[in-house]
Parts: sequence; C-alpha cells; structure tokens
Amino acid sequence: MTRTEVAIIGAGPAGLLLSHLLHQRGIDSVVLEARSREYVEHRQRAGMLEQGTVDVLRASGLGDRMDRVGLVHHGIELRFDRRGHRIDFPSLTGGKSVMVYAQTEIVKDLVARRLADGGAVLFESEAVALEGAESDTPLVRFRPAAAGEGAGGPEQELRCDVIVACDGYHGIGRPTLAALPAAGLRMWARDYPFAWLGVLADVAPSCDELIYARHERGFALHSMRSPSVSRLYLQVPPDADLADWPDERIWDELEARFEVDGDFKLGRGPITEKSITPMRSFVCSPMRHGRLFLAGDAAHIVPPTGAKGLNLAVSDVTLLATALTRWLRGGDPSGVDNYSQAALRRIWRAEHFSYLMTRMLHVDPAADAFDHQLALAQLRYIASSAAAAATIAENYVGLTSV
Ligand code: FAS
Ligand code: PHB
Repeated sequence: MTRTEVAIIGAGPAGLLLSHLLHQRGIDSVVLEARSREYVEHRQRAGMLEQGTVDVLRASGLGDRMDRVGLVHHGIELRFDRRGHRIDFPSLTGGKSVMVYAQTEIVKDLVARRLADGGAVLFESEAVALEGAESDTPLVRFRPAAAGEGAGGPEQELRCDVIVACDGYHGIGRPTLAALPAAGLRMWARDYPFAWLGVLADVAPSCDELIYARHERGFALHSMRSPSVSRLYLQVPPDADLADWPDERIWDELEARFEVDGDFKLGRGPITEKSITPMRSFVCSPMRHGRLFLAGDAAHIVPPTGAKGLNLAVSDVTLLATALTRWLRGGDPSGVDNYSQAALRRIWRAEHFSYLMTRMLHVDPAADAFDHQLALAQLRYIASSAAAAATIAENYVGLTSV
C-alpha cells in the first residue's frame, strides 16, 4: 500500500465513517489502525445516537442493523430529590427522538461494509509520522502488521493528497499540527474532579428509558444495550481503582443513588465489563492546516454526560467528506477552508451542553452547599418549566443548525 487520495489515521467511528462516505463519493482512502479489528470492534464506549447521526447512517446505507436492533427512545428521566422527572423529546423538539445503538455495533457495521466494498482498512498498522502537511505531497510513515505477529513490521510510506487524523485524543495527529508553528494551534481544556466507572451487565434494564440521577452520594446513569443487557455508570473519584470496586459494591452504590419514592427496583446480574473513564472537556483549533485535517476525538473531547462524543465525530466527518469531495473533484477549496470554523460552531455548542449536564448532575467534591443548591435549583427548574426542559431536549436530540 503506497499511495491513496486520503490517508485516514484511526479506525474508530470517525475514520471508518469518513472512509465510507468518501468511497460513496468515488474518493479513494486508506485507513491505518494501530489496534486489531477485534479490539476496535469490542471496545465499550458510547451508546446514544442523536437523530442527525441516525439520519447519516441511514442515508449512507448503514442503517439496516441499527433499525433492527437499535432502541428508539422518546425521552430521558432526570432523577433527584428521590423523584423522577421525564423529559419528553417529540413534544419539545417537533417530533425528534434518539437511538440507543452501541458504538461497538456501529464500528462492526462500518468495518464489514468497508471490507465488503473492497476498502483498505489496515489493522495493527500504527502511523508513526505524518509529514508534508504544508506541501502538495504529504505522506504517512507507518509500521504495518508483520505477518501474523501483530503491529511492528518494517516502516512503510503511504503517499497521499490529504491526511485526516481520526486517531483520538491520544493520537499523533494533533501533536503533529501543534508542531507546525504556522498552524497557530490553540487548545482549551478542563479536567473534572471525578471519573465514570462504566459497567456492562447481563441483566434486563430496570427502566424503559435512560435515568440520569443526581444523588448526594454522586451521579449515576442507567443506560442499556438491549432488552437483556444493561449499561450503567457511576461517578467515582478521578483516581479510582477498579480493584476497589467488586460487583457487589457497584450494585449497592448504584441502588443507593437511584433511590426514589415509588416502585423502582434495580435488577442485578453478572457484570461482563468494567472500565473507568476520566472526565474532560477539550477543544483545539484550527482542525486543519494545509493538507492535514483533524476529526473526532483527535480535535475535541466532551464529558459523556451529554452523550455527544460519538455524535460530534459523525458530524465532523460528514462535513469533511463533502468538503474534500468539492476540493478533490471540483477544485473548489471553499468547503475545506471553512471546515474548521463550521465544525467548531457545533463542537462548542456540544461542549457547553455537556459541561452544563455534567455540572448539574455530578457532585463536585470541592463544591460547597451553595453549589449543591444551585444544581438542585436548575434541576427543579427543568422539571417544572417546558421552556427549560426544551433546552435540554433540543440539545440532547441534536441541533439541526448551530
Ligand atoms: P476513537 O478514539 O474512537 O478512535 C481513534 C482510533 O485511532 C483508535 O481505534 C486508535 O487505536 C487509533 N489510533 C490512535 N493512534 C493511532 C496511530 N498512531 N496509528 C493508527 N491508529 C491510531 N461518548 C459518548 O457519547 N458516550 C459515552 O458513554 C462515551 N464513553 C466513552 C468511554 C471511553 C473510555 C472513551 C475513551 C470515550 C467515550 N466516549 C463516549 C467518547 C467516544 O465515544 C468518542 O467520542 C468516539 O470514540 C470518537 O471516535 P473517534 O474520533 O473515531 O476516536
Ligand atoms: C451509553 O449508553 O453508553 C451512554 C448513554 C448516554 C450517555 C453516556 C453513555 O450520556
């Protein structure tokens, strides 16, 4: 593999979807992924799709399995003061809803489709350098999978017209851009004094829709993956160690935080996966310099309280696929020149919503009683005002224009 039009770094949702959308527009790409196919298809992450993401997947021929096994949801519950308050999406957003369909399933669908279409997705092939972003002949140096031994073969070069780093927060795309003075890269970051302990459990969900709970002991989220698999999250300290969280302690803590007047019983079952995710907000700008572009988590991170991370990755690459097509096929650079500015408008809107949901629903250990009352006052306002509830609903289902 020595040349392509678009070299894509990373086979997460951003990189795979970009490759698929470019293929549909007749543009050749190669996806380089450091990890194995097994790893990327089973890494537990997001689960909530905005209406816009669902529309993109359906329109690009990737909606069949999602529509068969995904769960359409018409609202969420905010739980606090031992009471549940439902936020109804269709009545507050002119008929919109959301879809629960795991990121793992989207990645499986995308990998299968790219390979079926003859796409080049090179697993266990780590990009080690992105060169020539300011030239007309950029290239990627990568270590392909040595035959049968996983990543680490002799270094190879992939020449291309454009490099798109979809390589996540810890990838090399952003540092490469940062090392180009002319790019003038700026970064904004906020780390939160808590993390999420996420579990996957073989037990039927105890609710029909997601429950976001603020309890004095901390935040908890009840999500799901199917009628027989629950996905739950627990606010923990940023330095929490999974070794300190045996299953029983997790279930006991979740039960305590979901406490509510009325009949609610949290079902328990075997926990099949546990992970701790740090909580941060991060944005960098610009998301393009010369022939190097960033998309998805490579350029921005949101705390998952607003369920925006995966959805932002989809909106970035949808914008970029159109812009690159206009440039590479029509010689019109207006789309790529505007990509960063257009993407960042949506990103900052999602950053604010995710920040607001995180501060409102989590118990900050450094916060004082006044902060706690402010958060409860905001929750009570949303529970009692259609106008306040509409701001949550329209951001949660995804804004068509920002
Ligand atoms: P990804 O990080 O998914 O993919 C980047 C890919 O690039 C990876 O496969 C990586 O192996 C590869 N890569 C990196 N460096 C490379 C190199 N040098 N060469 C080749 N390949 C390289 N979002 C939500 O909305 N809800 C959630 O609950 C949620 N939970 C999350 C939990 C965790 C632990 C994490 C880390 C994120 C979570 N997110 C959640 C956000 C997540 O879903 C991201 O938004 C989403 O994965 C973004 O997709 P990508 O931009 O494709 O990046
Ligand atoms: C999930 O199902 O993984 C999920 C749902 C909503 C969130 C975060 C995670 O806000």
